[in-house]
Amino acid sequence: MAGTSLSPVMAPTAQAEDGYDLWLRYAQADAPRSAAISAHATAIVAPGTGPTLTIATQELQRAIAGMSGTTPALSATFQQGALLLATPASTPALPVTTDGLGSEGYAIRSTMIDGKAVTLIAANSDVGLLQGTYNWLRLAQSGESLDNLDIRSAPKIGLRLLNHWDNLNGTVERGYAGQSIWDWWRLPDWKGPRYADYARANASIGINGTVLNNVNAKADSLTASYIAKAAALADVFRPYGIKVYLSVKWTAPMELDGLKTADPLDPQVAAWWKAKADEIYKAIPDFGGFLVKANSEGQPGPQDYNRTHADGANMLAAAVKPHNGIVMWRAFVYAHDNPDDRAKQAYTDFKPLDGKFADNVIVQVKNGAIDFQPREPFHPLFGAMPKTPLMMEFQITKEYLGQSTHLTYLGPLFEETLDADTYARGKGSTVSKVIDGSLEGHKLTGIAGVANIGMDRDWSGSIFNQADWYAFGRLAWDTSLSADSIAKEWAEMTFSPDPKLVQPVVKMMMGSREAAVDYMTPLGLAHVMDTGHHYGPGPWVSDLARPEWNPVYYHKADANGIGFDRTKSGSDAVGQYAPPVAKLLASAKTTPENELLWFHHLPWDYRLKSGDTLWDGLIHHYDGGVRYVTDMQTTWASLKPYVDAERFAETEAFLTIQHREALWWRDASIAYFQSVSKRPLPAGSAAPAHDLDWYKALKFPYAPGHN
Ligand code: GCW
Repeated sequence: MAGTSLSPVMAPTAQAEDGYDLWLRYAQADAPRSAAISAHATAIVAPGTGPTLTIATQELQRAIAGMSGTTPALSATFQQGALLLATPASTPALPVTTDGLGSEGYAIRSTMIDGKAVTLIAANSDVGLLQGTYNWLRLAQSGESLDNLDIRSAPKIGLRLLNHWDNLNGTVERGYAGQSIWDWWRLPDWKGPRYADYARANASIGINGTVLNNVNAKADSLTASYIAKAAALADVFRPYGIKVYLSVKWTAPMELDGLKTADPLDPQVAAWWKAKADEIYKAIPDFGGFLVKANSEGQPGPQDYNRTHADGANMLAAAVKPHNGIVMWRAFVYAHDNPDDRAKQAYTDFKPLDGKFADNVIVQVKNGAIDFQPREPFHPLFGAMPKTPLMMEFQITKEYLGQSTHLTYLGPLFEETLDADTYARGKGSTVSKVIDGSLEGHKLTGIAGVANIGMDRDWSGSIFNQADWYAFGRLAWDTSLSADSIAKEWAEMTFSPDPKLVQPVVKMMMGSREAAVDYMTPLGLAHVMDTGHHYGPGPWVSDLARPEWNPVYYHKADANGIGFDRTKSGSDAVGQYAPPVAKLLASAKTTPENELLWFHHLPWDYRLKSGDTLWDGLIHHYDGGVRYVTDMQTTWASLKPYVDAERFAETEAFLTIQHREALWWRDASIAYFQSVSKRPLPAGSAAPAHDLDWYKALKFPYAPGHN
């Protein structure tokens, strides 16, 4: 393909576009862009040949060759148009300061050195240079100007991690992209090429750590043999600036070495964890630390011994402290014997522990108080624990948002939560400021995304799901980016910078999550998915052992109305928010309508802002969600000339599935709610295709992702 001036979308592809290359495709650019890239990369000057720099320079050579057809040479001397990678150590008189860039940030500047115009990428470390390299390549790929660059970028959040819910047997809990990419069985001897490709993709979006195993952990991952396997992965990831972490099972000391207890205050238990930490650090000197799910959904934990989450976290923290390790303690807890509103339980458990955690503990909080629903209000713990570092947990894998096939771009969901105002210290106390530490002056900061990665060739189960991984990384690096700008650069890199393709793609992506909210859980409804696999609707389910396992618990629909009263007259979950937020949420009239039924139980005749009754409005939202999917199908069909055949066909087929399932969601939900409300459908809304029993009879025993 080299040297052709065909437009990139029309150029024949050398290999099948199966999505393996993600956003790092480096396809042949059109003539002007190709020329610009060549002119700004006539040679590469790098300060050494260490493993990280080698990754950076090889990435540049591969990318520039792919986009422009010419491979720049590595050179020791500057020449006009060179790309220069430099640190203060390599080049003492750098024309740009690296102060404030930390150990991962970088500056990119178009400048003159020795009378030659060059592009300088400067950083304090090789990892920073790698990050700068990826930024420059992002500009080159997305067709941005490479002239007059003056960029400085450093992450505000320290830990930017993926959480893999990958099991040792190769399955992935809530995974919809095939088996786990960790070949535990053949590790550590066989380190397949996919591991480096994984690290490269993550490094390209600024992710700097990965928790390898499921939070529903097996003790086995702490045995010597599994530590060696994790160490092999850590060796692959290290030059990319990525650290390895492990989820641990609370009762590991009992299961692996026969201790009589896992009581965190028992000296033998503490000694066991200390020895285990020492053993891990011997194999993995830069091991990141532990992630813990305790006393949640049947997992053991310190509360089994009448100790608190802080007692448990601090004991583990002491074990990793001598090695600079950290403990990420999850706040996703709700107890089988607690009758209180499930949405309140994490706050109730953790808020009193504020200030009681060791300084190398960070509490990991899901974006919302229930469980990764299509829409949730921000978790009330954000802003409520000023003395404790809190990290965000998002779910990139789409357990509740259409799993692998629905096109539901998560950028807007991430952005909505990060921008939410907790009012913890007055207006402007956004969730972003809580997790980047700036609100309360915390140094330990983090954000995690539950990975959507598996063995599928395209990594994420669909081309468009790759955008969710991409958006997570980009926002973790810089929470001030917009979902819209991220979608744009992703589309430019993943397909081509042609605006005729990019504009419609970004438009359909940007509304797609709201469409899923509309056809699944409009107006603040939540958790009406069918049991276990969470695939498809099950708002009628009411026969499970625990009340909070049943969708009817969440929507509380009856002949009079629908919604969960979380105001003072109900569970008072509203009282867990800062007073200005609580005040707004106390009344249906001042509650954002997209969270209405999360906080209020309202009569079917309640008037929405549109003038619709609640009943009619609900139906209109279902209709609107389905219509959006139809529109995406039309848009996508019109893009056929701009997309390669493989990726076009996959997306077309997946949109067909999505349309069928959006309709199923709409029809099943309406059939059920109508059986309760006994109201006629508003004019223009079609009756469900089948009766309620038909929807209830659908069973999916082999739906993926469910253990
Ligand atoms: O989202 C729910 C999932 C469980 C998951 C749990 C958790 C790993 O349905 O599969 O378990 O949350 O976050 O711990």
